[in-house]
Amino acid sequence: AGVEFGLDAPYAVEYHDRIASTNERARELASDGADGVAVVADEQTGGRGRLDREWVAPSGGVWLSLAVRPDAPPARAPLFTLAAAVATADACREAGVDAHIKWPNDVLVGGVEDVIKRDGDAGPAASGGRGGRKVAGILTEMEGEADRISWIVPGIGVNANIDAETLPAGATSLSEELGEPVDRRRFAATLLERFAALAGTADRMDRILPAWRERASTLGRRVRVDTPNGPVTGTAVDVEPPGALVIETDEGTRRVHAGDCEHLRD
Ligand code: BTX
Repeated sequence: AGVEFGLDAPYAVEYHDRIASTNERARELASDGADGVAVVADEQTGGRGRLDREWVAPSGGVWLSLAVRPDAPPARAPLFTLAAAVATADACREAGVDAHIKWPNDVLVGGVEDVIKRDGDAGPAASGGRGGRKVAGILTEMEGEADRISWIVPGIGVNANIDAETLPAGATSLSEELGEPVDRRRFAATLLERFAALAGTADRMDRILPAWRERASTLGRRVRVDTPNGPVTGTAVDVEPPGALVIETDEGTRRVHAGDCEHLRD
């Protein structure tokens, strides 16, 4: 299938014209023991965001999920999401779109969103004047034992060659930004190479946070993160291993974990 998609990548590639969700398929493969397979689709009929939200995924996107079984403790799982965001932002930049990362896992173009809602959804607020336009999102799923990740599936959705009118408010696509379609094979190959370079082996993983910091629009800005213990407002100053956002507030330094943002509902 990798040959069909014509991808020269550091992973085996399974390509689908249409599938319910590449994450679902990659989870199946990973729990059956696959390590190092990228599932890529042109169209998803049941694309998912976090918290069971819908991910709109018409034909023309790069809908991609990796099935990997890294030799790493579960505490390192958030680093895979950060690496996926870096790889995605870099592939966008190589395609000519100046993308940046909004903590924890949105890839945006233009503007800077400064309110991170409790569920981590940039949502319609991102369509306002100051808000960035969401070009990609990441959903990481994993299964782990106490000391080791069994499998992890970073799922990356990039609005590549899609008419922005078919996307939700606040979203954009690479073709919309560029005024012409991108080469999706090349885009996916760049993304996978970057991901492998950062997260392919355990000894490389200490490069992820510095790379993430360089591409993050969240740092240095006023933010409000809604957490289960109420909102935390202040200036985002850093990200700490494996992925906590450090915020200077009037009451001192606070650390907010991506999980606080991702796994809770209002
Ligand atoms: P999220 O929960 O952060 O974002 C979902 C929210 O983003 C939705 O509630 C909606 O507001 C908005 N949205 C929906 N579709 C799009 C879109 N195409 N572009 C921009 N904004 C949108 C982010 O979840 C994680 C998304 C991962 C998607 C990939 S695609 C490959 C893999 N397979 C799969 O089913 N999911 C992942």
